[in-house]
Amino acid sequence: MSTAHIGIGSNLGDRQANCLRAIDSLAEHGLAIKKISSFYETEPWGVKDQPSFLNLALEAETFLSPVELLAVIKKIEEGLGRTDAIKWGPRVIDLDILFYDDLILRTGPIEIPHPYLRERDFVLMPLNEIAPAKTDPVSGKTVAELKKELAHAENH
Ligand code: PH2
Ligand code: MG
Ligand code: MG
Repeated sequence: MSTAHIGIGSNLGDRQANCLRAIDSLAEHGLAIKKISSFYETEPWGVKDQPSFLNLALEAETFLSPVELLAVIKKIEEGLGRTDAIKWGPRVIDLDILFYDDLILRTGPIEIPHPYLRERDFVLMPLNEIAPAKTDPVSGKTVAELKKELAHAENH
């Protein structure tokens, strides 16, 4: 059994319903959801000229391997009507694997931990709510430390 942290975002359609459907679908695929953060209304990051996002994060236990989990995520995204257009552009739903145990994986389509999580407030805020003491295996820092560092960097 492994523990995965997953980031969820939506900025098109009924954002909250899209996120909730995605969580239901993860559970239907056998993930045992342990913690769910609040919803966060966030300013678009990367591509600014798009609607604001609703973001959250969850912690789940799973028997799926990272590759299997990614396949499930792609299926759920497609099922919710995601059509991949612009990088960092608007989307009905986005599910990102943030952490998978303490694994560091950089092969082909999979990057774990998520490569941008240290730079994204919209990831660190919800993640800090449910897993402040989780250590990022890449930096060796906790989520709480990463969040503090990012806030500091943004204010200077
Ligand atoms: N996702 C992106 C690009 N920009 N900005 C916010 N606030 N929230 C997101 O989930 C998000 C984003 C691409 O995955
Ligand atoms: Mg994303
Ligand atoms: Mg994604």
